[in-house]
Order: sequence, then C-alpha cells, then structure tokens
Amino acid sequence: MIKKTILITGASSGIGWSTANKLSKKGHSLILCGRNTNKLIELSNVLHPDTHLLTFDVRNKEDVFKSILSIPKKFKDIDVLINNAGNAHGFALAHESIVIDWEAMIDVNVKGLFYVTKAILNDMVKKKSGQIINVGSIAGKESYPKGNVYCASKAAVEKFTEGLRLDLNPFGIRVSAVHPGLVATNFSNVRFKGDKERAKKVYEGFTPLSANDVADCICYMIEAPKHVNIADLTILPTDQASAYVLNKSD
Ligand code: 8X3
Repeated sequence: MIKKTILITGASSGIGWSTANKLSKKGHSLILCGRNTNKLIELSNVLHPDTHLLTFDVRNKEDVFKSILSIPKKFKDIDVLINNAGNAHGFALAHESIVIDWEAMIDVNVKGLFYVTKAILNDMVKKKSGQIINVGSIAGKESYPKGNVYCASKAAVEKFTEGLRLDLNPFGIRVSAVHPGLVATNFSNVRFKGDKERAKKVYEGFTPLSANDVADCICYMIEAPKHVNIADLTILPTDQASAYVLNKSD
C-alpha cells in the first residue's frame, strides 16, 4: 500500500479521531489539526510517530494560512485533505434560533472548510495530484425541521465539493464528500449545548452509526485505486431511511 501524508481537521474527536486512528495504524503520515494542543498531544501518544500536530481554529483565516505554511518539510507534501471540522449549534425553529449559533455554523462548517481547502489547494494543483474528502451530512441533502442553518451549511459543503471536482478535474485531483446520517458521537451534545440527557435520547431505540463506521468509508475512499473516485457517499444507519425517517423502537 502507498503511504500518504494526510491532513485531518477536527482530528481530536468523533469521526476525525477514528479516521486518524485507523489511518495511522495503516502507516500513513498524519497532520492532526484541532483547537486544543494538549488534547492533540494526548491523543497522538497512541499514534504512529510520523504525526505532526497543528493547533488552529478553522474560523481564523490568518491562523489557517499561517499554520498550513508552518508545516515542516517532511509533512509538506500533502496527498489527502480531510475536511472534517464542523458542528451543529442549537436546534430550533428559524424564527426562534440564535444568530450567534448560525454564525458559528457558517464560520466553521462553511468558511473554515473553504479556508483550509484554499490553503492547501495550490500545491495539489502544482503537482497534479491529491485528494480532498469533505465531511458533509445527510442534512445537506435533505433539510429537516429545526435544522435550518446547519442543513444549509452542509448543503454548501456538498455544492463546494461538486464545484471543486469540476475545477480540479484537469489536474487529476480526486474530490469527494461523505454524508453521514446519525452517528453516535459528541455531535448532539454540542448541538444541545451540553444537555447530555437530550443528546443521549437522539441515539436511543435504534442502532446508530459509530465514528468508526464512517472512518472505514473514508479509509476506503483513500485506498481506492487512483482511477476510482468515490465522489459522493451517503452512509446511514440501517434503521434510518432519510434525514427524518427513523425506525425507532418505543
Ligand atoms: C449529522 C446528522 O441527521 O443529525 O450531520 O443532521 S444529522
């Protein structure tokens, strides 16, 4: 298997962390990005030594570009970018939502993803190879009540993915998105602002996906032969038929 250099945003938890763990075990070199240096250091202790840590907040444009520029030579030749950082803030009808929550989702899920991509893109274009995998959501394909801006932010990820694939087509760069449904991670805890009981209920009465299930898909997207681009992959729990049709036991 070809060893690659892979940059992952939002690498310290959930899908990002599971993906990092699996890719590291396969011997790939990783650049783990997150906001909390101590957490990244702690996590990286169990990873392959070929791991570089990068602390920045994707919302901060200057920081994003500076951090990517600071990557040491050994890790500079990035083969794969996994844009995973993203979250939901709040779950309320549009007219009852808080604008600050909307801004947080647009700043991280949309603008942050754009900044990181832009910071890495030129080098991939120059060498005419590379791969970009964006973590979208079923929410980007179908809006659901109270999802409003979160759904819009993930729809932006899907459309940006399509646009990138078109623009980068002449350069042999694979561009794709993985769109998970309900994954049991810290996601709902953040969405419900630390209301653990409410968050727990989201994943009760059915078998949700695990972060590992999604990480397995991402690993396959990376390991697929060079001529194969898994352009758009929706992964749902078997109990979930759409963004809001769920076979839950009572
Ligand atoms: C996370 C999945 O269904 O909560 O993006 O929107 S969902």
